[in-house]
Amino acid sequence: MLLGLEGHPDSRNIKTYIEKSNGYKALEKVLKGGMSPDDVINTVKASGLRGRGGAGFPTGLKWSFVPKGPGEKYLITNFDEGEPGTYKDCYISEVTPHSLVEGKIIAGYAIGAQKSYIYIRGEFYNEIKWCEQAIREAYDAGYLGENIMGSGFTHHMDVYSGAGAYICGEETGLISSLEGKKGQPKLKPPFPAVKGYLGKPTVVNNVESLAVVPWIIHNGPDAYKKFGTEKSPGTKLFNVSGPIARPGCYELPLGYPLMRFINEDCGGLIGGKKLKGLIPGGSSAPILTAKECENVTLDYESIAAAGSMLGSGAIIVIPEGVGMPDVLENLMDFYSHESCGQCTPCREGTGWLYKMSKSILKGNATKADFSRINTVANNMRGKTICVLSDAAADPARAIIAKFAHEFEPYLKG
Ligand code: L3W
Ligand code: SF4
Repeated sequence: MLLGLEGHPDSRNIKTYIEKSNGYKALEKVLKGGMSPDDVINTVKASGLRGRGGAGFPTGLKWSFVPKGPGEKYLITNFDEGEPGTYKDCYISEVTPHSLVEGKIIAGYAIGAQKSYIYIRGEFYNEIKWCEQAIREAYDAGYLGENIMGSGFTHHMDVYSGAGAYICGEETGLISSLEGKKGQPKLKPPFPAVKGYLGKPTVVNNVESLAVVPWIIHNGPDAYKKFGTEKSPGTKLFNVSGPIARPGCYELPLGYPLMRFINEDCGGLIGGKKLKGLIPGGSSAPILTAKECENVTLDYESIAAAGSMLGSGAIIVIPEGVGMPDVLENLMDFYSHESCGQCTPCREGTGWLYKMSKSILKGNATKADFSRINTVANNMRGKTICVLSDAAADPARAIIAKFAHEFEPYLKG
């Protein structure tokens, strides 16, 4: 559905997209085939598509929250892709940027937005270029601009590059940044669907969620639901990193067995290394031990039942030989650096978790210090404006609960 053009030498070109991937056929079906905005929303709802940025919120339902009738509305693609281990949205823009552009025009029509943005991480130099090129080609071909295909629908699109702050991947932080303010999250509600960019109704969708919309419209929701599980339909992109034979970005039907994927499709761990644990959904997802991975399938429900989350689909493989105190310190360094500092439990808590994990590695911590990690993490959870605080606390708690024995040799006394 998403990576059909992978390997094609000129896959980003609009001509290739049109000739080899039914490109812009879905948009034609919508604008010339008489689909109303509600028809589009209902089709996406019926497909069961869930947001691919991490939270898995139903995409069609999110679109339906936008008030109907006249007035400015905006569509923003979240292409900040800052979650450690995640590089699927970059890969979409590398392989098939027109899927994103077409999906955005269709989504814009569904919610009544005449203007949309791709908010993209500033370091993504090539990806910015690829998105801009695709938008230019779409304008030249008449798929963007005034009165598209004579339908009366007008849609304009721009790329806006951020400055590389993880927190601008949180939708309200992203909106603040796009407005030219400091990229700091805001309390929800109000949700952006009601009050977002410039105070107007705004839908923020991840790249992958939008890029699959043309396929759903073209093939229908029933065809989409033939892939995946009942509660997690469709396919999903998974990024695999770590010491494995074939790391990379894979498109799999949801519900695919995790260990079959690692051992067979990805060729297993290199050099006969044994799996110690695995982070299934980007660094914010609590770690699973090798044993816990055994019967997990790659879908929202199965990973949640195992005690973690599908998140953005970034699988980080951790072999025997990598020390969990090092993993903890590495993760906490990241979150303490990326906390935006508005909420005391997050600003102080992430800082403390980092300092404590560093102190453990240096051999300066006692057993009491070690158990204080839990106290600090418990005081950070569910008490802040956005989920960054939880995203630091949950992995910390999981690591010290599941691998306490690895910390003992470092502790004084
Ligand atoms: C209107 C309501 N809208 C919910 C909307 C809301 C948002 C979406 C999900 O993401 C996840 C976290 C990690 N009326 C609504 C409504 N919405 N109720 O639905 O909302 P929410 O609050 O559940 O999640 P979120 O804050 O958007 C946080 C994951 O993201 N994560 C991943 C980060 C990294 C990437 C990346 O690099 N690509 O995404 C990090 O923590 O799983 O659950 O749009 O407005 N009543
Ligand atoms: Fe900022 Fe952390 Fe509060 Fe989120 S939880 S708004 S990152 S201080």
